[in-house]
Amino acid sequence: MPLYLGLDSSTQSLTALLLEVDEPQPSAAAGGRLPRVVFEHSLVFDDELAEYGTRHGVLPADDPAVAASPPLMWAEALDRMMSRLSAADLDLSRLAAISGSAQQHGSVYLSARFAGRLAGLDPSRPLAGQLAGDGDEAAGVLSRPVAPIWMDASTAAECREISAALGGAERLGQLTGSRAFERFTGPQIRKLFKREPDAWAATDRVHLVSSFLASLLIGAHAPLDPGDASGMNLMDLAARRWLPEALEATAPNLAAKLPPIVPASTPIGRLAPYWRSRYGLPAARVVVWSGDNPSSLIGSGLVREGQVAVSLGTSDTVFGVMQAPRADRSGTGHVFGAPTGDYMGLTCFRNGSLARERIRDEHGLDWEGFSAALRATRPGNDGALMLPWFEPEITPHVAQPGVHRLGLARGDAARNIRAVVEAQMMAMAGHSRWMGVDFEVIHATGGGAANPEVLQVMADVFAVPVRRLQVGNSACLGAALRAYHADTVAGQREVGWSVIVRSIAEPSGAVVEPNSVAARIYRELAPRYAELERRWLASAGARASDA
Ligand code: XUL
Repeated sequence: MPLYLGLDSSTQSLTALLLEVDEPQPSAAAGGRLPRVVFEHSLVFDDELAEYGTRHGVLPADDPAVAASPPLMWAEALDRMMSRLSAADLDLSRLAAISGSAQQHGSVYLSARFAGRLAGLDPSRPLAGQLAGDGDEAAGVLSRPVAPIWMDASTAAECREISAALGGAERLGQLTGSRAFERFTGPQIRKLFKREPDAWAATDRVHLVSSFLASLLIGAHAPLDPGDASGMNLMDLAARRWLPEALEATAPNLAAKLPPIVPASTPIGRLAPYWRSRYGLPAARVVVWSGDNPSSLIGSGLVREGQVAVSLGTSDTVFGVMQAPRADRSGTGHVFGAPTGDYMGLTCFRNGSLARERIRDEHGLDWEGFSAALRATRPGNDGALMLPWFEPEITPHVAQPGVHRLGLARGDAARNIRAVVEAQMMAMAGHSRWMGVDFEVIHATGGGAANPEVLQVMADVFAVPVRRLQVGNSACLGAALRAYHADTVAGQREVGWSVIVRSIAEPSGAVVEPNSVAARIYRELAPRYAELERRWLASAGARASDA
């Protein structure tokens, strides 16, 4: 029985999930055992790697628009995770394949020393120190010590420049799947090239978080998959290869500094000798990594149009399979490549779990108190509304953070809590219409989906049933399932995606049905919320904050 390892490097933690799968594919009816999770472990960066000085996985910065993390922290987390995996009571000689998922858009800048260093790693010593040059900064492999991540909003000027060079936002959106977004890698690369020319000149390769970590596993430069490459404003979405005019608009000589793009499910190498000697692991296949959202698509069991998922994590996202790449004319959504070879539509909201936590903490509550507040208040919150932009927002675009309340006293804990959750759900419903997909059912995932009261608001606002996934970390499960799929295909065996996701990635447990009275209230409230959003964005007051 082979084992498949999924890793997920998210903003705040690294998670590993090991899946045991019967061979050949079992049929439940014939008594075969279904795939099962035999190991799951998370390592929280702030707690376990506190010496890197991050808060929620991000380095403190004076400018709220700037967000970066230390790539060496991610490397050290990988080293520790492999150590824990090898110490667990598991027969890892059965480890057949590994794949991974990582926060999207973040970029790691590497010098020409990187490839040689990977090839010569000493298995008796920790990874991060060797990458850092063992204390000699000049011998380190990073050409820039920090990696800008998806929470960064500091590249408005670069977005304008790239967009103009490509003939405007709409054309850029048609070609790459998204208009220019501050957090996308192209604008981030352009910022480095313009503002830190020396660091750019010293950069031999730009990796995404996904391909950086995959490179560490195989001991050589790893390629990208179309799912993660489509979060860069640099890939021709239809052709799934770099778009020369976008590269030119971004930085000189960029083509030579980017990894190649290979189809999803491509095996890219074997686990490097460093990991085999250091932890006694086998030469498992390593499968190209992807972004957390494409991985979540699989981990949420979404393999056909009409099924959508809402992920309540550090960022909240709404996503679903799209057969054809319909770009969002309103400019808020993205179309990415999907691991199945189709496309996926996605809208991302930065004020996700951190906004829920901010309001919870402001009122000195725990999650149980948060749920009690939702139970104690009525759907529609008696007309009270909140624009919950604690941090700069991605959807809709809000550069200057600000929390705006309408008919709501700041000290009213219960109604503030309901207002945040209702605002998030109404924003998600309104800003995902562009996908042109009829929502039949929502698969809910992410840490926030553990809260049944939050799921009830979701069901009522979207007016469809909500089902919670069995495995909380759908991105990590998706990575393990992608490893399973690629390994099966590489072994010359046919397997469809619906078989891969069957049972394990599908929702289980109670369905949260929409309440018809509440759904009617939200049908009336949602246009008022959208209008408030529009007015606030248009008004000069949009820059002010009462937070
Ligand atoms: C998607 C996005 C986030 C990150 C971090 O476009 O920016 O969802 O992938 O999770």
